[in-house]
Amino acid sequence: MRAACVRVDIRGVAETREVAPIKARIHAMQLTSEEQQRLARIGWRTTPLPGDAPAGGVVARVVAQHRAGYQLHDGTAMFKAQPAARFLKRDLDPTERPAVGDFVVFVPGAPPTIERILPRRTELQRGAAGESHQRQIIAANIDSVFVLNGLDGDFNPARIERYLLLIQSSGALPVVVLTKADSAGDADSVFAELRKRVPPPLEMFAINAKSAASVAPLLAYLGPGDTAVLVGSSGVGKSTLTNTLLGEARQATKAVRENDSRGRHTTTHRALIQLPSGGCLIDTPGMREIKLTGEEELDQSQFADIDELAQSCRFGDCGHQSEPGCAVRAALADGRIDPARWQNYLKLRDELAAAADTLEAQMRRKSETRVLTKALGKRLSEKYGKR
Ligand SMILES: Nc1nc2c(ncn2[C@@H]2O[C@H](COP(=O)(O)OP(=O)(O)O)[C@@H](O)[C@H]2O)c(=O)[nH]1
Ligand SMILES: [Mg+2]
Ligand SMILES: [Zn+2]
Repeated sequence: MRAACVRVDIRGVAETREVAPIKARIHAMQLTSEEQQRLARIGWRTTPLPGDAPAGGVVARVVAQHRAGYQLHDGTAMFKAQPAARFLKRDLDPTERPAVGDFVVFVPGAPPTIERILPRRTELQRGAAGESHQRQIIAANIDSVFVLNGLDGDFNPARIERYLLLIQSSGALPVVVLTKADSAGDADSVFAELRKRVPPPLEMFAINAKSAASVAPLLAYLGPGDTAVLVGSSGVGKSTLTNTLLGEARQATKAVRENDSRGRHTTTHRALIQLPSGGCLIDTPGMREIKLTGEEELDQSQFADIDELAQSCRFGDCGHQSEPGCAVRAALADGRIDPARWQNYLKLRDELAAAADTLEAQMRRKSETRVLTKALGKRLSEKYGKR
């Protein structure tokens, strides 16, 4: 525990006597101005530091997660790290594990070990795929989320709306990015049509992801200290956009040549990349399933207008079918709301209600387990004394 003693000395207390091991291992963390400048290069913002950091702990950002471990970046270099054992516990909520975009405290060594996750300023989550009702972090500490959709055959307004709802509870700013504007027949009219479903102030861009001039407006979200994450189906142009913003072909993109099967790499994991503009961009693999977490709020989302309308019907329990005084049917009839947007609202509303129920039940179970564990602990200590 030599290092621990030294660390105590650094805090200005001339501490020469032996310190109790548990106290020596932790300290209230502070960053030097050099450390802050170094971290600013990878999107650091002032973040509360732990009062119980391990001795020798250093702050870095998670830039990638592989099956074999994590890649961290400290603003100067990238290196591999392993999570501390408690992050690997099977019953740990996946959102409590280090995720791409997280700032963490690691202890150097062979290998460096991630000991703490610093409080996240934002986090983009989704419901985990499959039957499990857990949530998964897509990216942490992001300022904006670029929702990519191709203006080609992939074009899907309902999917954009689903993403926007998911982003609503993240704390980050959604930005709709329509790719392949160069190869779409009638990009302008598709853009105008979509505007009816994705009204301002939400920002929406139509771009050619391969052209630096065309993607330039997105740089407004990628200045020094900013972090953005790309979401959207596979093949929509996330890695192409990353490379164009980067100015080099670093991320593998789907091969254009059809008979070249060997060259067909695609993005296999999330990766945080530093851009020349000073911002950070997180490229992700395509997501097959975009499940709501249950925490989204329709009245705070891009559906707020519809939500309000549906509550202004004459009858509180209006089914918006044949009831008199139905504000929704009136708005549908005179074109104030888009019918497809209304249908998607209903679908997402039901899905959200189901997800929220599951989430609530899960929370209840969790707190019951905690109460039970506490009660059991109390009984044991009464029986056998404090342990
Ligand atoms: N013409 C055109 N092709 C694009 C555009 N964006 C992506 N592509 C092509 O679409 C394919 C898939 O792109 P990729 O970046 O790998 O998609 P990802 O799976 O979202 O990362 C590649 O062949 C790209 O060259 C665009 O804006 N215009
Ligand atoms: Mg990709
Ligand atoms: Zn109604």
